[in-house]
Amino acid sequence: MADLPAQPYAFPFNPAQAALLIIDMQRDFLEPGGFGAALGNDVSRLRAAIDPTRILLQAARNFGLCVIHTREGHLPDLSDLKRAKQQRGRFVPRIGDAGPMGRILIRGEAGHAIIPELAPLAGETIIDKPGKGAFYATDLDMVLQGKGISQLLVCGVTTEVCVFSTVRDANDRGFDCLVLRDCTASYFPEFHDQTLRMIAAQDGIFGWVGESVDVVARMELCHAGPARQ
Ligand code: TIU
Repeated sequence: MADLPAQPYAFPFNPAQAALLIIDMQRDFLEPGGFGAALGNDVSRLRAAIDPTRILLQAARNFGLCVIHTREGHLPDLSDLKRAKQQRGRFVPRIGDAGPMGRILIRGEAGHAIIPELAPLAGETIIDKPGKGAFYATDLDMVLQGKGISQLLVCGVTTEVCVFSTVRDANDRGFDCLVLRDCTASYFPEFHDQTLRMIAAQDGIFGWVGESVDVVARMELCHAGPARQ
């Protein structure tokens, strides 16, 4: 398949070796009363990424592209929550405390769920992660290797935190990342812009930055995608 328009230059999209990686599109970050709000953020700022990601996810499913979702969160007994993460900052409530969507950032609670617009389908891989980067203390690298994936189309929140941590790590692990500008978002628009600039700077020091419309158009052009899930 031909290259996709991207910064700093065209991305050599190879769908048979690509996965759509949707990072932490959880109620805890996008809805009031969750972890993002507990940190003092205006969570409505992230919602612009929902619709483009929903359209891209649908196109990926129609095409047969590998889809992987991640969720940040912790075990109910907090045994996988480092003291430094639990105690960081001066805001309350904190991770594990009760909130309107259940205990904040705890696996199985309502707030930990992926937002309904992007809910995973049966058969799609979900990676539960205790850190910011999606490779830290998870099976993600093994799963990607097992599926023969070498390219990641990256969506999710927040751009400068979990998305960038994951992209930096993916770059060191040998993956080519195309980060979708309209399918990522931050509580701080200037951080979103600068993070994407950093990824594409120095002729793609961490990877590429593109727009979902180009990926969708490319997948729609091709009727018979590779059968994989
Ligand atoms: N606070 C913030 O911007 N993000 C996080 O804590 N986690 C993710 O980015 N997923």
